[in-house]
Amino acid sequence: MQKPIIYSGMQATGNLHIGNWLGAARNWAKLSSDYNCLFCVVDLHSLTVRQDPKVLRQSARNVLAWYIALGLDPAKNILYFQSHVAAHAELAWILNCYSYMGELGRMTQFKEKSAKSEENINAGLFTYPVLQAADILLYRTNLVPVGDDQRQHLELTRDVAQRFNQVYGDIFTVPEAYIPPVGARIMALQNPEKKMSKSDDNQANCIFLSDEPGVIIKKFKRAVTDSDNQIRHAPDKPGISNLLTIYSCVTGRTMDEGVGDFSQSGYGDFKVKVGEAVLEALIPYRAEFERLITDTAYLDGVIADGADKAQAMATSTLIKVKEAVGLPICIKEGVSYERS
Ligand code: ATP
Ligand code: LTN
Repeated sequence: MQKPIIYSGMQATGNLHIGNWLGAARNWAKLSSDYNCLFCVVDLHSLTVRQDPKVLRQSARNVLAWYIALGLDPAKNILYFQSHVAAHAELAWILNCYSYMGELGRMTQFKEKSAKSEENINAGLFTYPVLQAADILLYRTNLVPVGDDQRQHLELTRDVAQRFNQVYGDIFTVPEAYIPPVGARIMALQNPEKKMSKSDDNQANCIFLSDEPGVIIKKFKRAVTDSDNQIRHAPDKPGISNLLTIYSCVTGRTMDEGVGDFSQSGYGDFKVKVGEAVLEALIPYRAEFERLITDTAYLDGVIADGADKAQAMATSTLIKVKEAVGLPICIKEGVSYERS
């Protein structure tokens, strides 16, 4: 029997941080043996924010290398760049015609990102979730493991798929989101009311996977706490709760065990210990990343192979969609556009 399909992706908008790891990539690796998986670097999505070309190209490659370093074996999973498979942009155009201005305007990410960059509220930012829907639907995805901030985009993907299927029959698989019970929303260290984010202007908010050990400890030491000196997980203690969540994710200790581990500690000691636990968990992944990023030939091979495999899967869905909506049928080299 064919395994069900997992699809997920990350933007190449900067260096990966522990939120990307604990909320997303860690679960990809855990789930991957029971699924056929595609993990994409969504470089087209990254263009919705102005990027330096050289930096973007390197960031995209870094993200792919991190995928491998964090445990996603390219021999078992398809790892690739979104821009290498033209079907994403083509399907996105078609789905744009089945998505409503009203629903796109309600997306929290659009509202937040347009408030943040008033000088560049481009159309790509608005139709961002349609391209995301195209990514997912092209591969007949069953499950999409993501962090909590992507919940709304997944709902929209489901709505668009169902709307399309109602008109044209069973073309798309309607995917489910997988949002982990712990770690789905790692908060900014200096402002635990908002999520940790790659593109945050304040670097102290964010623990990047490639931060130097001393920097990691320093950022944890400076993390915002509160004034009552009690280490517990509670809604009125967002800073402490965030640190406990991070500790629980990287050590595998439950929240209660984590609280117990620090029953004799003050905040200063607690914050350093959380930082040390993160560092320890990251050591093998960081070493693997350092090795991979210098192995140009190997990475180039993974990238080319991933593009070929993804392309083959995407093309067959795109053909079905084009046929369904009534675009003219074409016979090209080796590709029959005839109805099967
Ligand atoms: P940007 O700041 O450019 O929007 P980002 O840091 O939000 O980037 P994405 O590339 O948008 O990162 O997200 C990649 C994956 O990581 C998604 O599944 C997303 O839900 C998850 N993720 C992002 N931030 C967090 C976080 N703070 N906690 C948990 N998961 C997160
Ligand atoms: N919008 C997502 C990135 C993304 C994605 C996807 C995630 C683009 N396409 C498809 C899962 C499946 C984000 O994390 N900001």
